This record gives sequence, C-alpha cells and structure tokens, in this order.
Amino acid sequence: MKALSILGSTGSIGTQTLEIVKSNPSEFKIIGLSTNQNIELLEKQIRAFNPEAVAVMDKEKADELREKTDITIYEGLEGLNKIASLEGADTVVNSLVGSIGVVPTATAIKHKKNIALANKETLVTAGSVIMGLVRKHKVDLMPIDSEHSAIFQCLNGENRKEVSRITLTCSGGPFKNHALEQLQRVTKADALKHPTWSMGAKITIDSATLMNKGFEVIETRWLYDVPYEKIDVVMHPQSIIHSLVEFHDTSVIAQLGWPDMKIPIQYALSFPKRFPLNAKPLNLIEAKHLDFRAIDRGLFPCLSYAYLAGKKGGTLAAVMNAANEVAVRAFLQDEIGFLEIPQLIKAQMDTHQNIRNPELEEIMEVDRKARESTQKMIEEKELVAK
Ligand code: MN3
Repeated sequence: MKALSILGSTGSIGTQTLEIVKSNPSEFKIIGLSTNQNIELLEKQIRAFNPEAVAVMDKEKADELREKTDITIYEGLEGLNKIASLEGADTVVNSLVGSIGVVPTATAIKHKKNIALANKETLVTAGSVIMGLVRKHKVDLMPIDSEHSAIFQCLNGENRKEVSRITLTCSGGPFKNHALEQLQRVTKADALKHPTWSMGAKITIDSATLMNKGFEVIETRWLYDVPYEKIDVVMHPQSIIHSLVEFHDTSVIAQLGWPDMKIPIQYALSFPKRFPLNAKPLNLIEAKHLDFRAIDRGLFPCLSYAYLAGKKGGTLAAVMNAANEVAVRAFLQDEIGFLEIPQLIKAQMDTHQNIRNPELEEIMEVDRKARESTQKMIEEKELVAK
C-alpha cells in the first residue's frame, strides 16, 4: 500500500488524485493534504480520507478550520514543507500551482519521499537542483502530465541512448486558428475555454499562450536527459496522441487515449503496475481524424522563450516563469491584455543577469525579484499591447 501526501488536494489534479485513491482503497492511503484557501472542500476531504495532518496556505483560513476540526493544521509555506515531510508518507503528490511548489518538492526529496509531480514550475524553475537531489537521495520522480507520462511509457524498457527525437503534442489551445489582430482582443473568458482538456485557470491560460508547452519542453529535458535539439512540438488539436518518441532506426512509439488526466495521474501512482481505470476506452473510428500541423511561433512566442531559457540555462527559466505567473494573474484580473503576457515575460528575460549553476536559495531570490519587477511594470503600465 502506498501512503500519499497531496500538496494542493483541493485543485483539479488533487481532487482527481483523491478519486483514484477512493477507487483503490487497498492500494493507497492518505497521510497529508493541503489547500491554498478552500477549507470547505478540505474539511470534506479530511472526513473522507482521515489524514494525519493538513496544511492551509492562508493563515486566516487555517484559523477558521481549527475551529471546526481537531486535526493538526499547519499553515503557510512552512505548512507545505511539513506536509511534504510527514513521516508516514512514502510518496508526495505535488499538484501545487506556481513556483510556490519548488521548495516543498525539494523538502520531500530530502526526506526520501518519491515524487508524483504535477507542479510544472518545480522543474522549469529549478530543474538542475531538483534532479541533483533526486539522484542524491535516490528517489523516484514520476510525471503527472499527459505528455511526460506518454514519453515515460514510450521509453519503458528502451535504451535512452537510442532515442533520436521526442515530439510533444500540443492541442494548440483555444486560439490555434486566431490571427494576431484577433489575439489582441481575446478575453479572459475566451482564454479559459480549453477545447480538449479540463484544467485549473492558471494552466488553462498557459495553454492558450503555449507557455505551458514551453514548460513541458523544459521538463522533458530534465526528466529524460535529452538535449533541446532533440525535443520537438507539433500541434495536434484532438489531443489523442499524447506524445511520441523516435528511435535511431526511425521507429516511432506513441501513447494514445482520450484526453483524461486520470490516466497519467493513476499511472504515476501505480507504476510499475497498471490498475484498471473506469475511463472511456479510445475508439479510433469515433476519433476519425488525427490532425497535425506546425506551430506559428510568431503568434505564440512563449514557446520560443522557453527554448531560449532552457538552452541558456542558469536562472533564466526561473525569471521566465516568475514573470509568467505574475502576468497570468494580472490577465485573470483583467489588468492586462492577452498579448501583454508574452511582452512582460520577454521584458524580464531581456534584462536578467543570468546566474550560472545557481543554488536553490539563489533561484528563489531571482524568482522573488522577477515577480516584484513584473508587478511594478504592470502597475506603471510600461507596456501597451501592440
Ligand atoms: Mn500537458
């Protein structure tokens, strides 16, 4: 039986993880849970899964919850670190959103926990440090993401030295058929309508800008130790092929299925086994078309920024991520337009003094400063969407 702590248990990935736990009561038990501020749902989860402790990011909400339950309640970032290191857990599911997830991942690894990672910002911001910790503490890091789960499955039993190319598929998001003039006018509501995947707000916006695909390129580099030259992205609007691996004999292996996050979530937790899953089996006749096309990098520059940040290394990807987080939050609060998101990211990347081989503390300091600087640019309205 696996003993899990879930960071971000009230979000999209967190709630789906708990559904899998509920369907497999002889395979999993819950040790710790955490929420940002959704204590109503957390309280229900406490009753249903009986964890040892929980964390609430928001301190006032933590106090509110303390009046309703006797369970140990930690708070703030320190609370996330507590849940990440609870003695009874062997695996930490990190489904936090944003670079707030980086330090708890590091904490969990230092406490010898295996990681099921949905928090993209962990590897984007601190890939080198985190993978160093994974090797040092000899833990497993399994991806919770359809693309990286697909790649993992395609590489299973293969010699990594024989890989010639990894191709990530990309739905293209809601604006795949837009022209630049149309992108100028898109609203928050437009951007939140993802055509194939149902996800949280932040990642849905990241999917609309293709920043999400850029993050996944960087994660692929760290998870599978392949150079950026061997990582490609192709647009595949149906989201049925989840990614592909080509070997040096030109043979290509792909993983397919209807878009359903429960498949990669459960596989990350069941590996090396596969548990049955009550999901809709793929029917190719019903799928009918599998379309592919190249991505217009002029329209979606965030993908190029990610390749640049990844190739330059150091702290540049941390800056890119921090600027993106602040810009996406501002977009979701109607403070900036859609095209200002990439502009803000580029402005921060252009002025960053890159630090080579950074320690985790240096990365988090860069993250903090880039957030401040991006916020200042938004407040001073230095950017006007062109
Ligand atoms: Mn994905």
